[in-house]
Amino acid sequence: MFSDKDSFKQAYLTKLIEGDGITPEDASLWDKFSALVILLKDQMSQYRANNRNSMSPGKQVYYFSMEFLIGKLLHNYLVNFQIEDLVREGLSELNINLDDLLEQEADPGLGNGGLGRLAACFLDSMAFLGIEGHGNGIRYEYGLFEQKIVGGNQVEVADSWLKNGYPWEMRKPNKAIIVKFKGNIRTAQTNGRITFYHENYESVLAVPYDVPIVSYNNPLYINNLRLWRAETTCGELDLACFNRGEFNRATSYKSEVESISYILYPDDSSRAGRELRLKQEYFSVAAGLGSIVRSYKKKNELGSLHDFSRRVSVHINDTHPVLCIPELMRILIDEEGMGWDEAWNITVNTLSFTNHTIMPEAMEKWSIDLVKSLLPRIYLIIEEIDRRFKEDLTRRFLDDEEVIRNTQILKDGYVWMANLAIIGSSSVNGVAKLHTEILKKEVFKDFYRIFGYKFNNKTNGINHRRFLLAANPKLSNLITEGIGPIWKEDAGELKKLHVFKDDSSFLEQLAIVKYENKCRLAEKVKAKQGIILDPLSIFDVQVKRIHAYKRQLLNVLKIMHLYNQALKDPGSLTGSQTFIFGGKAAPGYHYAKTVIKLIHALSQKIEHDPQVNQKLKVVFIENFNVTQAEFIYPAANISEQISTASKEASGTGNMKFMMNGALTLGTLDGANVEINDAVGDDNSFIFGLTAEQVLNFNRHGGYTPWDEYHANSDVQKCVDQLSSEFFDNMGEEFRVLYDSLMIYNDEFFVLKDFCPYIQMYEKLQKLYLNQEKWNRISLVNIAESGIFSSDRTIREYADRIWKSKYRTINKPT
Ligand code: DL6
Repeated sequence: MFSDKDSFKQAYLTKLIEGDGITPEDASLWDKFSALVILLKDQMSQYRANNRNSMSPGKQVYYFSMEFLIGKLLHNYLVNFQIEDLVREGLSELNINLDDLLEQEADPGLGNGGLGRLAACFLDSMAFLGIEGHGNGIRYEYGLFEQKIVGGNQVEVADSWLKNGYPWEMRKPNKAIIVKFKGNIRTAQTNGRITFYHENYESVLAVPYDVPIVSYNNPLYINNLRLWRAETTCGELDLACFNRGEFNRATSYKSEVESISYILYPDDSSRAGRELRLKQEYFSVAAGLGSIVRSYKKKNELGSLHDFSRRVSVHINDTHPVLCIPELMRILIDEEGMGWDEAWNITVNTLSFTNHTIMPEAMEKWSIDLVKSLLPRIYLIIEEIDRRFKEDLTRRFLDDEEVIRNTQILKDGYVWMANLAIIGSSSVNGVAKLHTEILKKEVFKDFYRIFGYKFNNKTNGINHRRFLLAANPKLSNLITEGIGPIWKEDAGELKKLHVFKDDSSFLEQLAIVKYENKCRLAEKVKAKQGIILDPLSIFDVQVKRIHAYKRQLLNVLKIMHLYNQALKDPGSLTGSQTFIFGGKAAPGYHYAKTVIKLIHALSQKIEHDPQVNQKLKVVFIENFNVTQAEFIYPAANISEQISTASKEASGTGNMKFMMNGALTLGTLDGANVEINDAVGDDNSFIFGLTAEQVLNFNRHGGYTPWDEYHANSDVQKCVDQLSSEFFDNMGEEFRVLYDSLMIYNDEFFVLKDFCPYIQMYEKLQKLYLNQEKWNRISLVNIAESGIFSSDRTIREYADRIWKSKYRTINKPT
């Protein structure tokens, strides 16, 4: 990259001056930030050009996802190129503070949570492992909303991350693709074969914007995240219409088309909203596959697609991109003239599918009417896939109507997207061992009987270079001093940290790092929200989307219980404790928004009570996103992973906390099970019902929360406080939470798990008094976290699913 500081400074100044003819003195922070990004991008282009010939043409992997939560890139890229110190010093000599520039970068909120962040971690690991793996998604003009808290209420503000431009992206208008919607299908017989003609359609231009994905210490591979923007095919505006004075009409068509790439997850409670979502899904799929096929044909002299599945893998991240299946069939049959059977073979062997949830409300289905009218040719293909599958199944499962019904794609007026995904891809995986077992035994049990060979598990992982190396430099340095630098490339090396288990000086340093990270978070929170955190208190953290199954309510009830205890017996609190929450509630999800309100009400109640406010504190960190997360994980002592067992497919926050030395307080759900297996019962703090017990209760209609309520006066007190004067006239507002527990049968077993949760929390409180023991457990967690690197996960995808090669890491012997 840059051989030394002076060559960097020279190149940077040239870029700054080229940019707008400005000198460092006149340039704004934004100018300085953009100049640095553009300089790095130029260097990457040079790398690409120089290395093009030395790269062996491997299998191309495309990761299709509606979400990519990539976070800020600049800092990570400086770390990946290993030039952070050189750049920092060089800039400092120009009186520029690198941290000020890092602040300038937008954090693109192109996702909701775990699923989108996983996609971003996978892109990083693919680049690191030398896999030609690219992302395919939508360049939403507005990402997930920015969360503001006003009077304890969540207020959603549009996230205009593009307002200043996004210097990492590269618009490629010459690579645009036309996507067709609506219209009608005419058929004609030619040479005994039916040909399909799509007529009277509306076309939309999909224009790609590429964002480079840079790997750590592997500059040979710079992959792309390709994000598509919707534009009109007929220029910016209907000029004739505009000249007639019909200004609104002239621009309305343009707005209608562009709305396809306007926002992530438009509200789908109206037909128009549902149509827009389906349009988005087809838009990104058709644009992505169109461009893959075009570049494939360009590279392969024969121009035929017969070998396509041997050279290309397309991975479907949950069901949103499942239209890949009929779209690839359409391309192969209608555009390439293949017969159905060959096209089907290629399609199934090209595609693979990951399921990320068992929550029934997240299982996508689209009304047949909508699919038919918006995507007429695609609908015909789905119908034919369904017909053939059913015909085949009827032969094999003659008398099992249940199996046939459960696995149909078209039923009850809907297209069932998960069924289409399983039938049309070669691999179906869950994201943690427990989750995969639940898919096989419960959710997709009929499919598992038919296609047992397709099912496999790929436990999620996280990019340890982003969430440890870059986000926690102090811990990284300590680790490197202890075991050398190889762990940055091979997270399995972290196991070597076990040698320090009884080294009190190392454990002491670990504690100092944690304390400093708590101070760093406290400074951030003070600067942003004016709230003072005490870094000497335990930081007990639950950050994730707000959802009933994630049970933030259980955590709140725990704090209410501690508060009640402290009033009864001031000696009951062993030390001071800070409970940190963060996360967004879906805008239409009243329950989740009420939980946020409750957290604030409790925070205020405690803050204003001098009997407890020196010992307890509740804080809600506004607008939890990737950037905030990178400060929060390193500062946590306790990682709250308390979802109802069986409901959290995997979780990845649990891994990020663990890797940064937090102790897991959790249920045996998702990847918590594997964290517990890795560190052992003495080093993780597990409580509550198992998945099997939850599923068993559910098979028999749930349980009776009133029994828990009557059996335990502590439970009773907290539950009653929810709907009483305890929260100063807010009881009515919190009634929805009370009702969820007592009237609607406590679907997520909050009261059932309350007592075991409190007991385990109290155990942790006591343990914290023994700092040496605590630090040892923290060390064991870091040492065992290597298996949760997404490098491991991607190797498994490459071996078993994509059959693609990757590089091995050379370790000194
Ligand atoms: O696999 C990534 C992530 C898991 O870690 C979470 O446990 C799971 O809740 C999340 N699933 C979704 C569901 N989205 N859809 N559809 O976000 O995936």
